[in-house]
Amino acid sequence: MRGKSHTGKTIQRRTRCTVPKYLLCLRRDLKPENILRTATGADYNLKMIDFGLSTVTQAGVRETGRVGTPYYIAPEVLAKDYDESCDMWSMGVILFILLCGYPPFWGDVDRKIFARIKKGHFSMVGPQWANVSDAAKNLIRRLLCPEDSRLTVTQALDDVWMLEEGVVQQGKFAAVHVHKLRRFASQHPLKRAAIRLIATGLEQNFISNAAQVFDLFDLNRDGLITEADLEEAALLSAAKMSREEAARIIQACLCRHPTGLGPSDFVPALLTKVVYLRGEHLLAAFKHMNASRSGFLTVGDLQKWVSKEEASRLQADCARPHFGLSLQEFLHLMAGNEK
Ligand SMILES: [Ca+2]
Repeated sequence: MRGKSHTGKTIQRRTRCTVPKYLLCLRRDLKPENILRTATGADYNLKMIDFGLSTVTQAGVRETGRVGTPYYIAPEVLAKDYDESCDMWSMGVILFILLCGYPPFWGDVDRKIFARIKKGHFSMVGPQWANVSDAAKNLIRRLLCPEDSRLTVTQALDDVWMLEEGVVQQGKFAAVHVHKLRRFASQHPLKRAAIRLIATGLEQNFISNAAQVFDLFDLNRDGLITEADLEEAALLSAAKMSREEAARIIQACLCRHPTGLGPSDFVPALLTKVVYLRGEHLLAAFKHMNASRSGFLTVGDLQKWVSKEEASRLQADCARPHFGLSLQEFLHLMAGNEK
């Protein structure tokens, strides 16, 4: 299972790569925590670990031990009568979690999780599913279903979403957000600072898909979007991004962590103009930045948000440099395109 930087790497392809070579035994404890990446860069291997609950199985032999991790256990394992098909259920759970960020069957105690698994009811509606294709949802339905209709490993690998659809959908999704990051990074530093300020005051519903987008970029799930992650996401969108450009984008997002973007660093870049150009948001940002309370953004005000040199340039370009940036000039800058 080798990740190559010149191919479009996706959750789907990784799932595809992960399954076949490791289901030679009855795995019984498939879960993301047991799948490790060997390197943080674009070139890496995936390895499955912890075979403590696995057992070698024979065709036609049913197992009776009730083992596994609650979220991922198949209903027939709970009933203590199962075969290798239980691992395909777990793959369905993993796929579900990778696509939306939460498990299909949940509860605050195992008893409640098991009750939901036995019922087999799960939902794929809500903002997290807005950009997930019907093909992906169909595959999940064909994995999280009764044993007699559940896909085998071979059938799952031949599924249309595994072969093509997933790559296309994921690529489109990545393309949109790579474009947003590039656009954000190319904005004037003061505009980025104002957008950042506006983002901090927004309700969560303005940025409802932020977690999904973050997960798209944070492919190794370490909670940070690094230069390598950005390069890789750009490849998903069939575009190229140099390490230098990735570094510029991370710098432009003003991350708090030295090696990458955290979830909150990432949100401002996702905001659309429709949101940040609202009058009340712009006025609130101007007022907040206008610490001098002069009605103009003075050099002193500006230096809290942009570099000293940039503050001086802004002042020099003002209609009335002695006063500083007027509200009108600020609004003009915010409405403008890339600097
Ligand atoms: Ca990462």
